[in-house]
Amino acid sequence: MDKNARLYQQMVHIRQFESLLLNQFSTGIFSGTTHTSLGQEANAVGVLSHLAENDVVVSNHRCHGHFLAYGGDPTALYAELMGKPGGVCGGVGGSQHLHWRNFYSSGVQGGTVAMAAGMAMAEARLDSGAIVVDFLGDGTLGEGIVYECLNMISLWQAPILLVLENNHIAQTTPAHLAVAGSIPERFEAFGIPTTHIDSSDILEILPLAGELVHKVRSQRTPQALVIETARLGTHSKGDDTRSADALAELWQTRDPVAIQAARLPEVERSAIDQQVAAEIRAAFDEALAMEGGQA
Ligand SMILES: Cc1ncc(C[n+]2csc(CCOP(=O)(O)OP(=O)(O)O)c2C)c(N)n1
Ligand SMILES: [Mg+2]
Repeated sequence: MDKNARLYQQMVHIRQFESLLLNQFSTGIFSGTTHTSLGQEANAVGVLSHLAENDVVVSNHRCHGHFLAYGGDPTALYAELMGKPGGVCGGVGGSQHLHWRNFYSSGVQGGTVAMAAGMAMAEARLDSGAIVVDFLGDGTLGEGIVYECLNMISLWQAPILLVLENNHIAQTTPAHLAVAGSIPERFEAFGIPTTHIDSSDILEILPLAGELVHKVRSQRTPQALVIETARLGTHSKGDDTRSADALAELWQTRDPVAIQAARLPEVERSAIDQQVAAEIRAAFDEALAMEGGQA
């Protein structure tokens, strides 16, 4: 499989996981809530493709795509969402609170940046060579703890890549009503070098993220990457106040899966779709058959 096909497959893997999850949520087999990463798959794959074995990932409430791109098992994630003992965290973490190997997520907005800052300082002190990648959203920029952490990250030169996924919305609040000024300048104000990209194209995000991961790793200093992206799904399971026209426009122009699909021959694309669909369905069925949980 060539590079374009592999990147497509990795994004479709996330897309199909999330689509099946949303489709099945109303049946009552999942516990708690969920936030899917539809539209943001290129960020997860583009950034996390560059990780080394002992690097650390800290994610937020919208973490499934990051978890899967990190190499997380879809069966264990479905089981986690079903509250089953066979889940990633024994069924007690749910959608937002995952821990597997060096992957951590938390639904406490802003608290994740403190976790990530502390972990990056620990890696620096241990001289482990590992870096931390921390994902956060535009709506999290209203949390004061973020700025305390940016200050410490910069002062202490923590080896961390902060990835701000600006999908221009927080739940139902458009970013322009909640975030004043320039997002990149917020990081730059603390002396953290910041790169800004407006793209849903994996072939643009992947190399840029690669350069930044390399810089953090080799220079042992922080970097920020602000990605203008699009949330193609609802905030959670059904809450979205954006107009149908606005959403249709986003699907037309900002769908990373469609952008990458256009680069593949139809036969190859369709074969990947079918193979991934079968894998995801098998993962779901396997989780459903496990003991315990809501089912
Ligand atoms: C401290 C805290 N306050 C409020 C919430 C409820 N909440 C969950 S997601 C969310 C919006 C997050 O927006 P953003 O950071 O832009 O991420 P996105 O959902 O767009 O990926 C809110 C307010 C929370 N999880 N944590
Ligand atoms: Mg947002």
